[in-house]
Amino acid sequence: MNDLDPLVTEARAEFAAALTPADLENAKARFIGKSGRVTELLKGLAALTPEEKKARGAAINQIKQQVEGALNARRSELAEAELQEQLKAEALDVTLPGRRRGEGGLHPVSLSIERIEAIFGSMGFDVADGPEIETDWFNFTALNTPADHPARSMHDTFYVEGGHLLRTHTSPMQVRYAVQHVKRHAERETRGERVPEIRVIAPGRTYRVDSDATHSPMFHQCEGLWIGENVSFADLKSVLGDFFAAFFETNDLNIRFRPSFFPFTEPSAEVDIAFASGPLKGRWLEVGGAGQVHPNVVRNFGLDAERYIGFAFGLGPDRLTMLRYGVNDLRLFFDGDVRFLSQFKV
Ligand code: FA5
Repeated sequence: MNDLDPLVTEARAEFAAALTPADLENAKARFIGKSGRVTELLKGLAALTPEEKKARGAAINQIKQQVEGALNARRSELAEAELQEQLKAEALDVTLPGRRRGEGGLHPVSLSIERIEAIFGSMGFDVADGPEIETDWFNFTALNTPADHPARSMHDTFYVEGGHLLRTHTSPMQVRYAVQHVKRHAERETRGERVPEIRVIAPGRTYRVDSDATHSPMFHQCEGLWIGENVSFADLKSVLGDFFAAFFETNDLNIRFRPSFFPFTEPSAEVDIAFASGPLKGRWLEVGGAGQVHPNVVRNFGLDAERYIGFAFGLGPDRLTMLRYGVNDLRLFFDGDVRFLSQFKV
C-alpha cells in the first residue's frame, strides 16, 4: 500500500461508472490523458532529486500500469456488452413460422365465368371473345336497333372519340362471330349446302351509364347464340334450364320467361329465376334477356333468314355470382376490397 493506491481505486470506480465507450474515454483523460492526474504526477518528478525520482517514478509507473489495465478491462467489458446488445436486437427466433407470400385468387365473377364456359362447353358451345370498344354498326344497327332507340342515347351509352362507343351488351358478338362463321363456310352456302350450326357463347365486360345495388357502370354479360335450321324457343328454354341447374347445382329452381322486347329478337323474354328453397326462396331476380333471333339480324349474319333460325340470350354473370354467393350489393365486386374478395378464394 502506498499513497498512490487510492488513485487506482478512484480510476477503477470511474471506469466502472462509465456506461459507454465515450464516457470511458473521458474518464481515461482524467487519469492518463495529457493533463490527467497520473500524467501530472509524472510531470512532478522533474522537481525531485535523482534518487527520489527513481523510487517515485517506479511507483507512479506501477499505478499508471494498473490504471491502464483497469481501463482495458473496462473497454473489453463495454465492447462485450455492446455485442450482446446487438445480438439480442438481431436475434432470430427460428421457431417462429415463416412469413408466407400473400396468395392471390380468381375474382368471384371470373370464377362464375369459368363455370359458365365449362357448362356451355359441355353442351357443345364454342367460346368467343371480342372488342369492348365497338362501332355503332355492331352494337346497334346490325342488331336491328333503330336510330331513335333510347339505348342509343347519351344517358345510356358511353361514347368515345371517333364515333365509337363502349359496348352496352355482348350482343355485337352475335354478329361478329356469325359473320366469320358464314365466311368460313361460304362455299357450302353457294353450293346450297347447309352451313354448320352456330353454337357459341361470348362472355365479357360491358358498359352502361347505370349505378345502383344491382347495376354497375361496368358489368359482365355472357352472350349465347345457337343458329341452325330448326332451333326453337323450346330449345332455348331447355338449354337455359339445364344451364341454371348445373350452375347452381340444384333442380330446386324456378325459371320464368317474362315477355319483353329487344329489337334483335322476336319473340323476346326477360329471364328471371327464383329458388324454391334457401334464404332467397321465392324472390325473382332478372338474370338475362333472350329470344328467337330476328330475321333482319339473321340476314346481317349473311344467312338466309327463311332457312336459318335460332335463339340468342344475354346472361348477367355478376347477378349469377350474387345469387350463388348470397351477395346483396353488386358494387362490392368492383370496389377492389381484398377483405371482401379473399372470401371467394378457392
Ligand atoms: C341485353 O343487354 C340484351 N343484349 C340481352 C339479350 C341478348 C336479349 C340476346 C336477347 C338476345 P338487358 O339489358 O336486359 O339485355 O341485360 C341483360 C342482363 O345483363 C340483365 O338481365 C342483367 O342480368 C345484366 N345487366 C344489365 N345491366 C346491368 C348493370 N348495369 N349491371 C349489372 N348487370 C346488368
